[in-house]
Amino acid sequence: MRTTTTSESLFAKAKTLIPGGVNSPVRAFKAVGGNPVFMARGQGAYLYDVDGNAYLELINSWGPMLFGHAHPAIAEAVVSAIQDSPSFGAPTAREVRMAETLVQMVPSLEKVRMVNSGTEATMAAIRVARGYTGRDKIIKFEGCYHGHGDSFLIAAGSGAITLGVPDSPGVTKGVANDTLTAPYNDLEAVDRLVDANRGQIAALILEPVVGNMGLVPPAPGFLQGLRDRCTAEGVVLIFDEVMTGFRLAKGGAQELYGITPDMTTLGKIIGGGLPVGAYGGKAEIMDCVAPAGPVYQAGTLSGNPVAMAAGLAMLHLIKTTDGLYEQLEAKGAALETTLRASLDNVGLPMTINRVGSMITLFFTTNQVRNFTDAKTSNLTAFATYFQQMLHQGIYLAPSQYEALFLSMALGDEHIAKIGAASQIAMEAVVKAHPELLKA
Ligand code: KE4
Repeated sequence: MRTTTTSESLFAKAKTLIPGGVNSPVRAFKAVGGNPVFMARGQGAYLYDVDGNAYLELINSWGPMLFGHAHPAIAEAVVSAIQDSPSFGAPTAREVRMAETLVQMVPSLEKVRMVNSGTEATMAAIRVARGYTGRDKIIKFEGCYHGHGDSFLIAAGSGAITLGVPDSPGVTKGVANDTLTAPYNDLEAVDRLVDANRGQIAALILEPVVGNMGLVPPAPGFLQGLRDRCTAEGVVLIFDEVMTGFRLAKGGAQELYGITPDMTTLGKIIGGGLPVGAYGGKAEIMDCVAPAGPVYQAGTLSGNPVAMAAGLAMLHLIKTTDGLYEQLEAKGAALETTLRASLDNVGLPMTINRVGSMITLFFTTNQVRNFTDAKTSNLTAFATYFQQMLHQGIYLAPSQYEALFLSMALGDEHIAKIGAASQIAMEAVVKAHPELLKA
């Protein structure tokens, strides 16, 4: 019998000290009910909670743990670097190596600046785009999440839609007025925004493959259509690859789909699990950034030597693992097949979207091509499924509006275990929600 008494007492204490008891909202299990489990350690494909329960996991820290938990090469790099003091606040050789590696791997990068999170990267990228173009407005897509910067908390995805506050209080009307939104995969809506705001749009930012409304791939021609429009209008095209960078290909989604943006934002995998973000792009644009140019951006721990060591170790693993993306694709396909089988066996025609090692099972029979489609999902059915899987030791993202992330530590035997658990969970879903069978 799985006990969670230590997690429960920790959560009770945490709520007296930390808003909602967590340091990031989606972790609080608000959308799925019950209390979050507090994790003590990870190893390979497993997490272990403070009560000693083991979980086969498909979050992988929301993407970073591409090779699973506690990979020795990353641990060794961190232990070695920290012996020389964790931080100097001065330039180091590792930052140059990191920049050189990123420019070599990511097609759009001619110059790059290190920061400490994906949020910092996206906030800086749109400031630079505004400084470079002299324009104020940006276009984003409903359901895309680009971190918690004010300009992005308009029709935001991820934790914002999980909690039902896609437009956050605290974001001023002035800021909101400069953020234009369109449905994902809708080029005509983009044309209408461009026509109505000609010469005022600094940047268009998107997740080239969306993870933050659940997994939504770009429709054929969508990315090329955005590339053509941005080129024609002098709008800076920003691919937010915080999730997709190094996960979908060595060069991210821009390599996978063959579309080169003007700027790219990165995070997650780039830090090997430590706090790292980056933004970069054309040298002409990046040379606007202080101290080379007038657009200010700074950070005490940017390019931190220990974080750089972890990130460089991760990127080395990526560069030296033969057939990495073919293996991730095979794992993703195998997981999709077993999840599909668990749906078919109980007669639930739900939708599964997947690109490579990112996947979402939506509790809707509709195709999911944008935020409106994603919101047709049955959230109570999802919550039932989530809890059933958790009870069987399978740790999924605690929200319908998130992608799952596979790691290289996930083997065939693990995928079979997930499939068997999913079968039992689906039977419980059908029992609790028989109306789904008529859907
Ligand atoms: P961070 O500031 O959380 O490092 O990155 C923000 C961000 C930017 N862009 C994209 C495409 C992202 O997915 C994210 C963060 N992703 C969420 C997961 N949906 C982080 C999890 C959380 O908020 O706790």
